[in-house]
Amino acid sequence: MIETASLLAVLHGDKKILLTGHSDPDGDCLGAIAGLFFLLQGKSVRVTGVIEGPVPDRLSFLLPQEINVIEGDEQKLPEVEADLAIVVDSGELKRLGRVEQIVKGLEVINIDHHPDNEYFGDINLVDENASSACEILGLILQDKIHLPPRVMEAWAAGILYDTGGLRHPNTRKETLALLASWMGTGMKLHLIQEKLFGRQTRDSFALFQKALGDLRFGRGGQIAWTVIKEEKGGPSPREVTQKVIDEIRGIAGVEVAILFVDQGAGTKVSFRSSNFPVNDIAARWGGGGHVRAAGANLEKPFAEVYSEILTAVEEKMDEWNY
Ligand SMILES: [Mn+2]
Repeated sequence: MIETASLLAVLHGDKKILLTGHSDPDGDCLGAIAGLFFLLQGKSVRVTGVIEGPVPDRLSFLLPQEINVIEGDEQKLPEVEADLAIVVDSGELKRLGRVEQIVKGLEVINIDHHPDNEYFGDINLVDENASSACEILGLILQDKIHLPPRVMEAWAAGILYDTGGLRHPNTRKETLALLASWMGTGMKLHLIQEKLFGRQTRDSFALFQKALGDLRFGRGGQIAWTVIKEEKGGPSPREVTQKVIDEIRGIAGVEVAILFVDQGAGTKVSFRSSNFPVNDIAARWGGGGHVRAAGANLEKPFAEVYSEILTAVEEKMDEWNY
């Protein structure tokens, strides 16, 4: 594989590297960046990282403190000296938010598992069958380069995050084989699992509780949806979104789970399904993602968009005779 060789050449070379991934990062994005950072740190290459936040408190343990997090539109972008950007977990450069401005003009390595990836890199390591960007990194590099324990731990965290603790259908034999081989070197998977999913603040739990309390059903129980209101100074909805949507998708009879995050002027919507494809529904509002897990960001208030989205899902299910 030419792409794999190119990535290795970059890791062993002396280019100045910028690590980044999508804004509002999740565990896969942060784990992939953290693992690459630990791998490159101390080598001859110069490495920096910039990402547009916010980073949820629950996931902040994943992020090396050297990585710059841009919060809010007012904050100035940091001066970055780099030849090349490694972009993880992002289907398109737009997903980087303001960091796109820094990446433009640099050579780009694109490492991703989204089926709608636009192959925007000079080198594209894209595998839509992989559970996560972290799994792609692990599979490519495990036999080619020494992985220190904290690199394996960071990538294992990303894998656990994107597979919902190895429960989602994107968990495949390669996923387990990779984790098994890392466990063979002494990695404690249950400790990473506990850090990722085991603890949450009471404020976050209250948000979770409210979201479940506000749950509504549609289409005879095949659609379940709820909304979380983002409050200034309150806990970040990102702390609980995955948990909420997994929980409601798991209700017997529910085929499509929808979670809205009411951000005031804008609305974020996430879709999860058991089988029904939801990525093209998300794409109608400029979003995308995986077949059974997708989302979009809308620049309209929740009250103006939610019924339109619910109707679109119902109509598509009707069309498919689901
Ligand atoms: Mn991912």
